[in-house]
Amino acid sequence: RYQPVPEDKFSFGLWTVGWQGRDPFGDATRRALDPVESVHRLADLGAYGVTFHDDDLIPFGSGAIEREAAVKRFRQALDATGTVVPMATTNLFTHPVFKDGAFTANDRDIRRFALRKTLRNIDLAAELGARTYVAWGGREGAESGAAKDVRAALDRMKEAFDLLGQYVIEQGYDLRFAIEPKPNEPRGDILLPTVGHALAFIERLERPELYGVNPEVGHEQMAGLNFPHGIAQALWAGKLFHIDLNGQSGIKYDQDLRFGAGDLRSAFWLVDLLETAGYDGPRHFDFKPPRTEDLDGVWASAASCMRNYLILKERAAAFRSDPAVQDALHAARLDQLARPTAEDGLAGLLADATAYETFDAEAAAGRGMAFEHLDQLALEHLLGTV
Ligand code: GLT
Ligand code: MN
Ligand code: MN
Ligand code: MN
Repeated sequence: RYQPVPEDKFSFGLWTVGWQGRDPFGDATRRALDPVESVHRLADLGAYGVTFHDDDLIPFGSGAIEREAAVKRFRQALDATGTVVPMATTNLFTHPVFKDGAFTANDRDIRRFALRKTLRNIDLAAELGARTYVAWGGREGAESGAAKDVRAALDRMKEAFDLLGQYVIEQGYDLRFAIEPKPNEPRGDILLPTVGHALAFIERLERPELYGVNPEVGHEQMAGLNFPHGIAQALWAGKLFHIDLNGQSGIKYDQDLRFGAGDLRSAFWLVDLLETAGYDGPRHFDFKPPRTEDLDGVWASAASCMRNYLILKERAAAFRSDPAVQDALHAARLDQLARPTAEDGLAGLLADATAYETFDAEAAAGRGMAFEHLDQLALEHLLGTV
């Protein structure tokens, strides 16, 4: 029960289980993990995919021979375990050269280097069969007002994404981009801070169809936003290309807790949404096993991400199929929301006296919405009392 299988499409970043526990106040608490070891351990736990930054696999500054050897070993581990690489991304934040950003660094030579670094890893992503290329611009931002001309920086951001899109088209790669928003950390304020900002930005690009979003649970919650609502809008726009699942408790630093920790009710509604909306992409975990844990704790934490997803999936399905819930949804008039407001058209609306002239606003205002009963049923399903 709750045993993950490849069909669940669970994936993990090499940098998640591989996080050594370095934080702004303390050194690493765990040894480095060999990517090959991570692939084997994750496959044993039931994951179907692993994802990586260029530098997770090939240390920054490696020569061609080192690079080839690292890729070869990695590929052998993938083949041996049947693990896929659904997504890859670029590290444009660790090296000090990116301290003022990558695609939007004030220094032009750094922007050109960032683009070349990304293009190089896009080749590897395509070679390994990835269909999604994530772009998290953690260093694109500022700590002070005059340091960044935000409109110029957005011009440079657009320029970068348009060039990357052109490259993918010219190479004939079957690869789409997923922009990952975050409001702050490591920069004081990051550009494209929320799902909404990213969705609006995408529409300004040369080939909008090539770009979607990769929202992360904790990042939207750091901004005080409702994550399932953001995901629903991304789905509505056809832009949920990928998702980073983890846990966060309220508006504070990026906690990257395992999925299910933090705001459990939000996680319940998220799984309910993904499963009922027919999202068929990877369920990708981007978490950091707390630095208190040894490697046993790391693997326990990774396994729990998947287990919690499966438990929530079961609870959400039970909620949806409960006849009492269906009655409660009807009582709360969800079926009415699904109906167009004026299928009779503007003329019909204008001619309908019941819509205005004889409409009884007082009586309509007096109707209870019955949402509390509905929400209590959800809570009881989540708690396992029904
Ligand atoms: C980094 C960041 C994550 C991003 C990753 C992709 S790396 O750990 O905190 O949210 O998804 O670059
Ligand atoms: Mn992430
Ligand atoms: Mn995060
Ligand atoms: Mn992170």
